[in-house]
Amino acid sequence: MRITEARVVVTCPGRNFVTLKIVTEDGVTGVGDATLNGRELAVAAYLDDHVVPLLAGRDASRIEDTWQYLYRGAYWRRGPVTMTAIAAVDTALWDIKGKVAGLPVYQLLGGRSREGVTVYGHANAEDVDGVLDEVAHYSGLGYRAVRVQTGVPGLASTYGVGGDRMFYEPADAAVPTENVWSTSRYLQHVPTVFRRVREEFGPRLRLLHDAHHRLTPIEAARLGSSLEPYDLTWIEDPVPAELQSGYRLIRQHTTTPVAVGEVFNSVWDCKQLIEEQLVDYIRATVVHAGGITHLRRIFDHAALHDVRSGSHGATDLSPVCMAAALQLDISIPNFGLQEYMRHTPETDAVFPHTYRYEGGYLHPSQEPGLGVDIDEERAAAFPYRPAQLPVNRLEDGTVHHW
Ligand code: EZ4
Ligand code: CO
Repeated sequence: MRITEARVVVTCPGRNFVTLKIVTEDGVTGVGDATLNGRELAVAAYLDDHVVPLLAGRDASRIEDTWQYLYRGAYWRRGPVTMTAIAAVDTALWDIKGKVAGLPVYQLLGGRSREGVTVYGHANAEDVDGVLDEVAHYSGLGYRAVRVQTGVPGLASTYGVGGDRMFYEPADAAVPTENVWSTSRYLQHVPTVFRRVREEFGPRLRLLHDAHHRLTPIEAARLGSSLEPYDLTWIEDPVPAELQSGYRLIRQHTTTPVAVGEVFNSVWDCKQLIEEQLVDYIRATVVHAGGITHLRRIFDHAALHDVRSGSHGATDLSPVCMAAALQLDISIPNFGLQEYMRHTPETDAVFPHTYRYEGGYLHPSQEPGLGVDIDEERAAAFPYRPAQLPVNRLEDGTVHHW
């Protein structure tokens, strides 16, 4: 079954998405997410200029071989642009394989390991009272796990807060907006937030927090130990991801679990973290970590070391990525949690899908393949709009991690 065509579709139904659609000689189509937030056109060009010309005539059934061909064959390995482009091809080929087999992709991955995929939502607000309302909102929707972020007193704006509550979107301007950051204000404030949330919601609701790479290892260790009384499921991205040995220091000081990986592209980014059991959850995703083929390799490696999955699922990962992530989530033995931020109605209309949310769980599509598509006519009505992620500065103006 030969590939006859591959198309790259860039669309902006509220935010930018890049999607690859592969068509076979039998007219079977497959889709793959290729969205890299703030750098969308780099992946679109990588695909259009360097990958699409290699796809026509290839056997669509050879997923592994195509992955190796694009990864090893390019000589230049890894990196977010390359791995996102490879992911798009890989995801689309799994979609095609499922459709040809007449099975949802999770059946090809070994079948169900659980009844549903536990998800967490985002409760965010300027202050503690506001965030308590948001947590109540998610709890009312049946969520069993909620990520909690608030503004920090004395700082004008903070990552994870602001904009539309249900559809939070950080890439908000063509030239990045700038936030101001103070680690000491932050470290003093966060425990007071979680004390209030636990008081209000009791011990059962799972609580998470994202530090967004902003701390040094010893600062992260202090945050983890100050949050121990509130029994968090995880602190996310406590220190910059490239500082792998920094996680050793965090581990020596706190039993608060740690999750990392939304900016990881390959197993090589997390090998040490997994093998030394320095983290509890790996948050790599289908779209940024080489597709279903490579992400499954990462999760299998993690399973050997009692590390669970906790995949990134923010709004900049399209419904195509979510549909694919759910196929993995339901099948792997070491699933942990899936982030779920909900897309806007405009995005959902451009990407019709049959995965569904119910009572704290997402359920993958039962249709052959991934159970998601792109409506190219609708997509064409939403042209690309430049939008970048914000930049973060310390109070003295120094550029800091975002
Ligand atoms: O900053 O998806 O856990 N989720 C996050 C997200 C990321 C964005 C980056 O594009 O940290 O909000
Ligand atoms: Co994050």
